[in-house]
Amino acid sequence: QPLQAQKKLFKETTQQKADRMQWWTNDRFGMFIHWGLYAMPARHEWVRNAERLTDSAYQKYFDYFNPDLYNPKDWAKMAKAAGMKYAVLTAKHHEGFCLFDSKFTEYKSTNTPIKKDLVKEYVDAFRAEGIKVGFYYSLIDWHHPDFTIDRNHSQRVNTPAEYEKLNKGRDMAKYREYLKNQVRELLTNYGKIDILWLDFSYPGQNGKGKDDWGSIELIKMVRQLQPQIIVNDRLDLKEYDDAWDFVTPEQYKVASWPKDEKGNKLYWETCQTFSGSWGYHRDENTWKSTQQLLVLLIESVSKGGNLLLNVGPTARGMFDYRAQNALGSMGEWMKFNAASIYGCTEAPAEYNKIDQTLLTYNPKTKRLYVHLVDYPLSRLVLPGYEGKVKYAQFLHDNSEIKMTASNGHWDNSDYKKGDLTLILPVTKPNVEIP
Ligand code: FUL
Repeated sequence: QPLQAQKKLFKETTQQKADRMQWWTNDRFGMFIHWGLYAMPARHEWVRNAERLTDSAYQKYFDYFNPDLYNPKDWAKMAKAAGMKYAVLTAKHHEGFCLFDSKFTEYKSTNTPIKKDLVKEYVDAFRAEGIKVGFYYSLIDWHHPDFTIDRNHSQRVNTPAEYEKLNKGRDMAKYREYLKNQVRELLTNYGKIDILWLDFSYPGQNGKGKDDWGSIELIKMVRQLQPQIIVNDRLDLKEYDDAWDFVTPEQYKVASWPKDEKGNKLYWETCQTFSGSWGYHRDENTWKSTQQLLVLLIESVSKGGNLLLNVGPTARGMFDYRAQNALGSMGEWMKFNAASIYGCTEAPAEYNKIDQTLLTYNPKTKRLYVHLVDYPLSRLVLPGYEGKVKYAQFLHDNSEIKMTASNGHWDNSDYKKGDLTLILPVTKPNVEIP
C-alpha cells in the first residue's frame, strides 16, 4: 500500500536515529523467546484462539503452570554461544498472561505455582551475559474483560448481533489504560530496556486500529521512559516517519532490502521460527535444517537486515533439544564466521551478484565475504573483480585462496576481461557443521 506523506512525532534527526540504531545494525542476530501458558497445551501459541477455548477451559494451564527447570542463565549462555547479541521475551502474548509481577492484573506468573517474576530473572540473566534485553508485549489480549471481542479473539462469534451482545459492557478505553500501565511497568521496573516489540495492530471489529491502543500516546510515553529504546513497527503508525524504528517481515525472506515509498532503505529484521509455531509445539515436525537457518541469517545480512530467531521453551522452562542442537550448530559456524555477520551489510552495487553465493560486506574494514552456499568445485569467477581484491582467504582457517585474472584453466574461452577467478580446492574444505 502506498504510504501517505510522512509526518513526524519527534525531533530526532536521521543521523541521531542512525546512532541510536548503531548497536542493533551491528549485532544482526537476536533470540526471540515465546513463552507463556500456551507452552502447557504445547500446540501453538494461538491454541486458545484456534480451538476457541473458554476462560474455564484455559484456566487449567494457569493452575498447573510450574516451570521448575527455568534457569534463564542457561538460556542466555545458549544464546551467547550461538552468536546472538540481543533477546526479546514475550512479557505478555495474546493470551493475556503476564510473565511479570504487574500491579494491574492477577493473571500473572507470580500467582501460579512457580510464584516468580519470570521477566526479572530473564533480564538479569541475559544482561549478565552481555546480551541486550528486549520485551515483546501483545496489544491483543484474550483475557482482559474490556478487550473487544472480534475476529482475532479466542471467543469470536459469527454475526454482528452476536458480537454486539458479547461486547456489551466491554470498554476499550479501560483496556487502553491497562496496556499503557503495563508497558510503563515494563519500562520502569527492569532497568534499561533495549528493544520493545509490540504486536500487533489491526483494524479490529470497530475498525479503529491504532486508536484502540492509543498508539501515539503510547509511543510518546515509551520514548520518554527509555529514550534509547528501539521499537518495531506494529503500532499502526506507518504514516509517521519516526514513530517506529524497523519493519518486521515475519516468516518470509525479503526479495531485496525493504524501502519506503521514497526509496529510502528501512531498518529491518525478519523474525523466524525453528519449526513453525512460536510457542513450544511438541508434535511439530517442520524443523528447519542448520543449513537453512544459516542461509536465513547470511541472506538477511546480505540484504542489510537482522534475524530474530525464535525459541519456544517448554512448560518446564527448558529449550527443546532440537532447538538446543540447532543453536549449538549455528554457534559452531559463528565461531569461525562471525566476522561475516557482525558489522556487515549488503555489498555495494559495484560488486555484481555472483551465482550461487551470498555476499556480505563490512564497510569499516572493506572486507567482502563470499558465502559459498553451493560449493562450486574448483573455481569461482567474480565478475569484474580484477584488481579489486588484495587477498582472499577462507574464514574457517584463514588459509589462502589463490586468485588469477583468467578463468584459471588452460581453456580460457569463457574468460571475460576484468573477471577475477578464485582457485578453490576441488573438495570443499572440512567446514561441515555438526
Ligand atoms: C504474530 C503473532 O500473532 C504470533 O503469535 C507471533 O508472536 C509473531 C511474532 O507475531 O503476529
